[in-house]
Amino acid sequence: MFSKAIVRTPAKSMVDGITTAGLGKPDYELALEQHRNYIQALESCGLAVTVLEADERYPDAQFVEDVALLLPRCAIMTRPGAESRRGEVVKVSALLDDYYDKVDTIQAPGTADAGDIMMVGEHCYIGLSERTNHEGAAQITGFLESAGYSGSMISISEALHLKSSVSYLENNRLVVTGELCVAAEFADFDQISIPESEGYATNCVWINDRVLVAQGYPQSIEKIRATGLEIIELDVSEFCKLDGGLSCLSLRF
Ligand code: CIR
Repeated sequence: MFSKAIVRTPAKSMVDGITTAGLGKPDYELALEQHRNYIQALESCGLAVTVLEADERYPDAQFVEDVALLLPRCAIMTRPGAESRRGEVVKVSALLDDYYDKVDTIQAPGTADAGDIMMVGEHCYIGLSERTNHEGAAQITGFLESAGYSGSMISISEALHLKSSVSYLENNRLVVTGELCVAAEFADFDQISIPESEGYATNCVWINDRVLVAQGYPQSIEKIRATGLEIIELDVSEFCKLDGGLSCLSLRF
């Protein structure tokens, strides 16, 4: 169960965030509204939400998930793969002293975005992607093992991050799309497979037996609803334009 979340208000500069989506620039006011709704949804799941202020220097800082991995027994600050995002860690790191005795940090030449890390029980799957390199993943595995967790690496090539293509909904349930539907690592899960036409909906978020799902993906929503979990649909169209999904918008711990 989670009790807390950290989010970061988008800066006006978000319109210049990194993107490959080809969906045009986000509408800033609409993004702020969607972000407020997202915070409300986290609160409705019982989380106490800390909202970090916007910082115009960082157009992608609302995707706060990427800068840290927060587990019950360890906290790791990442070293984001995109250089323009490296400074985002400072504000989040400062906050973590309130919650953790010790915070580990990935060192160069390691890089990692925590959007590439999916926790399943006491194990973390770490995607090797354009953002997370082998050195970064190896450092994460070391930190995890020191805290009594385990980690394993999985190469991805189709999506930005591992969790763009797979989400864990507890009780062995895995929402999965594309190349990861046939990944040997995930063969023993109860798979909820998402058609590639709705691939964006794969990034959904389990919070205390509710699931945040992106609005506008009817087949996916039906399949996820069939788990019996309560669904909260959220419109995140403006973040989709920057390749960001629902999980990226918060750190939950
Ligand atoms: C980026 O390219 O870094 C941002 N525009 C999107 C990050 C999305 N984060 C995530 O999937 N965890």
